[in-house]
Amino acid sequence: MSTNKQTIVNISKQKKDAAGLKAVINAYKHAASKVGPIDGGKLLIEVNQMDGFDCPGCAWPDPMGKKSTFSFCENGAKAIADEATTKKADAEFFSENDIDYLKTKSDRWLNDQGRLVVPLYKPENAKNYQAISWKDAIELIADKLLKLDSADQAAFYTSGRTSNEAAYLYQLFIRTFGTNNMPDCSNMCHESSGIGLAETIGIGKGTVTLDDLESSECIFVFGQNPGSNHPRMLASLEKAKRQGGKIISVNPLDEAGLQKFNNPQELSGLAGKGTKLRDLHVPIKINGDVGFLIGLAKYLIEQDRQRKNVLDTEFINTYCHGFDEFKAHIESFEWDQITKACALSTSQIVQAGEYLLHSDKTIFCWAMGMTQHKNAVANIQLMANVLMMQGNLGKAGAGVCPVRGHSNVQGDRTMGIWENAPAIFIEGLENYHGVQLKNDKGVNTIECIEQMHSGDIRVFVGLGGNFYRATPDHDFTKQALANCDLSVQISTKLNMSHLYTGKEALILPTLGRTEIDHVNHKHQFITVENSMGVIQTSHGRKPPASQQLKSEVAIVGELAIQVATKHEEAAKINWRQYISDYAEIRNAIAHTIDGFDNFNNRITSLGEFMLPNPVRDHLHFKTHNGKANFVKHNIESIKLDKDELLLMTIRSHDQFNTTVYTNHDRYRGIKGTRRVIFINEIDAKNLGFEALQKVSIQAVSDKSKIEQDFMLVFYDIPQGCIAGYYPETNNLISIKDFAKKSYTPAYKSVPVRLIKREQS
Ligand SMILES: Nc1nc2c(c(=O)[nH]1)N[C@H]1C(S)=C(S)[C@@H](COP(=O)(O)OP(=O)(O)OC[C@H]3O[C@@H](n4cnc5c(=O)[nH]c(N)nc54)[C@H](O)[C@@H]3O)O[C@H]1N2
Ligand SMILES: Nc1nc2c(c(=O)[nH]1)N[C@H]1C(S)=C(S)[C@@H](COP(=O)(O)OP(=O)(O)OC[C@H]3O[C@@H](n4cnc5c(=O)[nH]c(N)nc54)[C@H](O)[C@@H]3O)O[C@H]1N2
Ligand SMILES: [Mo]
Repeated sequence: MSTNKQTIVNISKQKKDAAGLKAVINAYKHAASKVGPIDGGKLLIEVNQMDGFDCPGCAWPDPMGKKSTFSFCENGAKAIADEATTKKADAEFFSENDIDYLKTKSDRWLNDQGRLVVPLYKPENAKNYQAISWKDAIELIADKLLKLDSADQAAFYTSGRTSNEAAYLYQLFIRTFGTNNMPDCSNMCHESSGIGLAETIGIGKGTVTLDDLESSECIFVFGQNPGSNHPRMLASLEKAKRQGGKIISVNPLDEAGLQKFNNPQELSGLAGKGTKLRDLHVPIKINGDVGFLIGLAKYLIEQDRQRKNVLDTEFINTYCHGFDEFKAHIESFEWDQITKACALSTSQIVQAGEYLLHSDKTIFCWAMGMTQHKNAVANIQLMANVLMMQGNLGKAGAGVCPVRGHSNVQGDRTMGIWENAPAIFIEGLENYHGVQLKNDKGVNTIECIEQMHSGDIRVFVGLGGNFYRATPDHDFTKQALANCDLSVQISTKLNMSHLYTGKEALILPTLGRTEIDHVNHKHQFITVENSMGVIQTSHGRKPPASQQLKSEVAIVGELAIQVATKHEEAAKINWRQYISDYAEIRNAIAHTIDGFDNFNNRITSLGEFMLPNPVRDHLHFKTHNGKANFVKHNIESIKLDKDELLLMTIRSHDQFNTTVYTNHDRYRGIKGTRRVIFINEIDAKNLGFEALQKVSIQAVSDKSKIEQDFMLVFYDIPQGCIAGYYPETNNLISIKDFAKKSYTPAYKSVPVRLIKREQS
């Protein structure tokens, strides 16, 4: 252990297990510090209960119909406590603290100032935000929108906490206003999964249920850290394991959560006598997955020749297209090429391949380690293809499982938050609502930044999120936003997107998931869709942080009403009816979106239901040829010079995206700082660095981009690879480095150099 006393930084060894009593204590500490000792305890109990609110943490599902009394999750608790905080950033706070001063503060400090409680306005050239009435704020936005030469000069961002009801109303308003410019957080997240899967299996979502996962014989977890980011997934992996399932982790880091899980719902878990989870850890190098997957496919083909019946020929012949060409393509790779691409030995690939051979039902789970690379779509398609080789689709215990991020990011897309929605979806809206809509493609997140930068987009509205800080290339994005005439953020907490704004700026404070939403003498509930296509209700329980807060539905609806006073198309819709009872929105959803028939009745009587999934339910592939497609991909390794390293930008245990709760990362042994770079000791020594060396990081794409004041931590990570935290490293990522087809920024493969700094 080494301690730097001045800054109370403490670096110790990586942990080998996750959760347990420590997680329970930590969760309670967070809740108690933000909402008080008694309310903190009560809040934790309400999380994820049938008539409570859906946890705003992640999108991992709860078991249908059989929720335990206390679905405990440390990081869910942190997310809830953070929203339920009793601290408030009020008008006085903003008159005392000017924007330039706030810019000197960290993400953590900004979030710690508490809930946003009044609408705020920053006039052009003003130094401070000032309070504004809701009426004036809404009129100002409508006025700016209506003065644009074209609706395409506006862009409307969505983050993934937005409810189905708010998302549906928002996209309906945006489309009737006349644009499809709907960038969203999904563009930075699982877009590569959506695009990759749609081409191969005809659906942009996963195909497994929780029961499938828990009864699977073999689960590969690619590029995911569930111990921190989907803690409740560990309980499902534990169940699979107890039924004899095997777990393989494919990751440059041997994450603690996948090593051993101390289930906090069980006494043995609380006592630290948990379940060993992974049977095999595959220490792949960053961006080596295409090579590894080609290796798995090659091994299956070779073994099929020897042992027979390794491949599911009947499945391939009946449901798939392109296998012969795919097979020839895979066979054309030499083992040398493959092992070099992933920095694994043939025997390591064979070991992983053996698990596939011995399983009749295999699931591949994945998250950002697979989607945030230039060749991310290839990663996704190869995962689907390897599963297809053994017929692992449309049967119990098998399938693809992209593990979603934000709690309703999947629902938002189902509701039409999509810059490139299919024509049939738009026609459905037109027919039901009696409006005429455009069905061209709008901008995604990267295109939105570029068009704001060039001046083509002049008004930016963000429904949730932290657009400036979550996107790559802060210098470029900052300028892009500054070029806008107006930027609007509909938010719960203060973040950097409130500081790096358009010429004029508005902050509209909104209700969070945990809060009671009272409209027309009725408590309104909302619905969300989890990572496995289950629609569930969420009821706010706490009194709102301020009487001035409006719900997202109300804000969107009131803006639509104001725009409709001078906009022919928007005037055709009865917005008031929708905001006075959310059941009316659900009724519209039932008439326009597949799988939502009888929505209100089903959701009120059952509390939850599962959306149809053509692949899982009927092996029906809605691709251009009606088949599951094999796709050929080549190995495209990132070329690095001798002194260059590949940086992956990852989450710590104590953050939710750009919201930083503390500067600790317990499982990785980091206390008191986020300015660390995890590096292989051999690489460090070769570059002439020592442990805890102070370094700066320089982007290879642009030498002028240097992030200072990082400390090297020796870690078990493949050579050539380093890791650092997001969002502190985002400026190093070029706006031009994104995935082919999906435009997802290459956040996980950033070529950089480390520069030595004098020890202070
Ligand atoms: N507590 C908490 N929960 C969250 C979030 C949060 O910030 N905090 N964020 C939410 C959101 S929006 C999302 S999208 C998810 C994110 O969930 P994750 O995807 O688990 O999050 P990351 O920290 O980005 O972790 C990526 C993992 O991929 C690995 N990896 C990186 N590069 C590669 C590679 O090239 N190949 C392979 N095989 N692995 C690689 C990293 O080592 C790391 O373990 O979590 C959601 N849940
Ligand atoms: N370098 C790097 N960058 C990344 C990633 C990475 O792995 N590495 N991951 C990417 C991924 S996967 C994602 S999803 C994006 C996340 O991008 P975003 O979704 O834009 O960012 P968040 O940090 O989740 O947004 C936090 C803010 O949302 C607001 N908020 C919270 N709850 C609510 C609510 O209920 N309603 C409203 N209206 N506002 C609310 C609060 O004001 C809070 O400050 O970041 C991406 N950026
Ligand atoms: Mo995400």
